[in-house]
Amino acid sequence: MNTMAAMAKNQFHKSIEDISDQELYYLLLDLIKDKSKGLATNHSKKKLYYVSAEFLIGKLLVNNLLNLGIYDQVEEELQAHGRSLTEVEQAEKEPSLGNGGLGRLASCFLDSIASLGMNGDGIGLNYHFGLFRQFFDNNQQTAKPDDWLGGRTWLNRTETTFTVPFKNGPVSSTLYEIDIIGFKRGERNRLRLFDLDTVNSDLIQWGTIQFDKKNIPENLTLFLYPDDSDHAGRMLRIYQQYFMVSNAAQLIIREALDRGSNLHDLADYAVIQINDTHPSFIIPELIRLLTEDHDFTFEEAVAVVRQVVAFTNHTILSEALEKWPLTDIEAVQPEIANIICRLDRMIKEDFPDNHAVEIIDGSNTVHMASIAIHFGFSTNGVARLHSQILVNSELKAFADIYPEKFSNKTNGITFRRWIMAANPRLAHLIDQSIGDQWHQGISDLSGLSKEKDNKEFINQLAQIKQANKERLAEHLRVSKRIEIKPDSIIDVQIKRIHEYKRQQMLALYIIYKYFDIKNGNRPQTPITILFGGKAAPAYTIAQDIIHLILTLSALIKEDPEVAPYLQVEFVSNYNVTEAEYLIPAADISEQISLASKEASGTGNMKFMLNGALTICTLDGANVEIAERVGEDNIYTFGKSSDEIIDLYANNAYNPQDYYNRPAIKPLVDFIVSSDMIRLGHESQLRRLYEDIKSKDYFMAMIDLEEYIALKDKVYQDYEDQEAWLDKVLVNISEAGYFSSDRTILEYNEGIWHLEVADPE
Ligand code: 26Q
Repeated sequence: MNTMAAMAKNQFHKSIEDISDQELYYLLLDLIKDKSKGLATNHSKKKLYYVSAEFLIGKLLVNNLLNLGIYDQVEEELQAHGRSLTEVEQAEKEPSLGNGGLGRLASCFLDSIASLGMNGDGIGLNYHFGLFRQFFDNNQQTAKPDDWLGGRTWLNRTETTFTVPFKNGPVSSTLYEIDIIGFKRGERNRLRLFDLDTVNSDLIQWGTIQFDKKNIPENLTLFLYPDDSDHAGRMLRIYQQYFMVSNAAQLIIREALDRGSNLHDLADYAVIQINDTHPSFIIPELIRLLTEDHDFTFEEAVAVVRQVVAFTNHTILSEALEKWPLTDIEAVQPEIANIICRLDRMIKEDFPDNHAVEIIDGSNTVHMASIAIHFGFSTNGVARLHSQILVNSELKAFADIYPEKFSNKTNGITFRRWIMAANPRLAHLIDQSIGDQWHQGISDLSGLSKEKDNKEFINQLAQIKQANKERLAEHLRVSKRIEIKPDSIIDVQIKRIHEYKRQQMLALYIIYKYFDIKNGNRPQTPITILFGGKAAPAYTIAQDIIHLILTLSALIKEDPEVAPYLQVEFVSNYNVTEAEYLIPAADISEQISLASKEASGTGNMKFMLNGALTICTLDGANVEIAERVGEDNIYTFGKSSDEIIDLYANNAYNPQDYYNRPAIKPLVDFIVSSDMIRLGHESQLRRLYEDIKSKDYFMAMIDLEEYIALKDKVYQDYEDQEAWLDKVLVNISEAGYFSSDRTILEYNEGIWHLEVADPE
């Protein structure tokens, strides 16, 4: 490692003691990139391509050091010079090339694929600006561009370029790559991100996320999910998707040919997993390339595609099921539109009058999921309940035709990032108890249950939680100017802001608790409720929910009767880095979506692994968490998904019935009380109030009374620390199932059939 001192001298003419954190970060970046270049790449015949519009990568420095197996060595070396990785890490900007769960899942999967020694790359877009940076101003969210490319990054520019034929003329692409280092196996895969050299950030109206949406060569990869509230924005998304998949398909074909495929046998060389429907134009694009450039007949091309594409569904919210007007697709790429029409005719011939499975509907709108299900060989959901709902209701018409295509692959999270990097103290404690087998592969943590009566172990568990709370408090103080009490109960809801996730229900609980404390019922241990999450700028109700929470937070702060016992904070700009501080410090994990709406959730798994107890509805993967830990070790409440699905089917939820209940009305009315209006914006508070009272489409009130009663019990239970820590231990011991290594092994077993290298 003497090289580090030499590199410092060489690059910065200074010693390690004297260079800045930024310089030290650049030095480590070079060092790791260099080491990574020397790693082997996987050459097995069949290769997976995980195509995704999002990769929510997070910082890579610590993860790469861990996976290279040189973290301790580098940290020691730095310490010898009075430096530390914790500080250096601050200089890294996180690539936020994703919105939420789906993008973070893709990144966990890449880590697991590489760490299991499978041949598989990610393919996506190199957005110049990731998900917007969130600020709060006047109790409102404001969005600013996230310039993650300023400075040096993990990207490597390659010589690879393709031509993408848009109707308005061809553009040429450039491929960038980020190495994905497998955990301690001397191998790497890659995340391949396509871009254009002509993108121009001067198009952005200074300081905003607005830009000229029509100048495609200059804006194509400028932003992740550009605002699609107008037609130009929606067109741009189609341009982005086609650009992504055309490059992906050309790359996949080229690599298969290089490895000896004649393309008729493409399925022996490639399997393409598409992350939701956003990459589903890859189906017509492969058909186009095979027929135009490789002498395939249409039927031959369809047959090949049907063997190589597999689809994962991540949502059952009907508004998130992607559909595009055929005319818009035509305007971007007429040949693709033509192929889609031809595929549509095939389906209409095979399944006459089955409108539920048609690709193009009566209004000439293309249903992306239909393309993916008919012309892929596999469709999977992301948690058992979600997959059941797909088969039994949302996608029933398809499952009836192709029962063999449908399966479940319950999501997982990479333990390398979500405990080894984010909570090293806990990782070490686990190592001391059960060894380090769990770092990779089937992560069995169940051996920890032997520590149940080990006072010393349990005590250390408690101390680690306390240390993580202090670390969070320090982080919030320095980076967000928020002061929290490190010895309070830390209760956390962090995720995208969406009505179905019901942040507004937790807000109504806070109003209840505010009244309760004013009535003299003071909590024994102070409570800190932390929110984090971004709202789509065009999603009005989500903006209003943020406003409600920020206003409540301000109101409680200025009330001396309540503030000593209850604190509410909205942590701005929630991202992977913030999650790494928040999750290890949490006592309580809020997973309170309206049953049937959250496909899986993956935050729920991260909290469990880090020793928080879950309060949840029986939705998504919560069901499987509850099943594993047993009812004594989790707090479940609320209507079942079957009941909710019935209510929607019969249009039988009437918000007034709930609003008029004596326990609920005062809470909802408080949103527009004079106290709130004094601190907030009346029109906005009123808009949310009216919505909850008269629409409440995601039924925030239906489970509210049960939620209130249960939350008070959770806080009460916390006071018996011995019993609480028993439950914490059960949660950690049962978390092994939720390793993304397990998930990836299941994808491989059931869908991909790649060669798996022997474990190291
Ligand atoms: C919709 C229409 C047009 C264009 C884009 C979209 C769009 C974009 C993003 C639809 C959905 C998304 C993101 C979905 C997502 O993040 N889903 C989450 O996926 C996680 C991983 O499987 C699950 O754990 C979460 O439950 C699910 O919400």
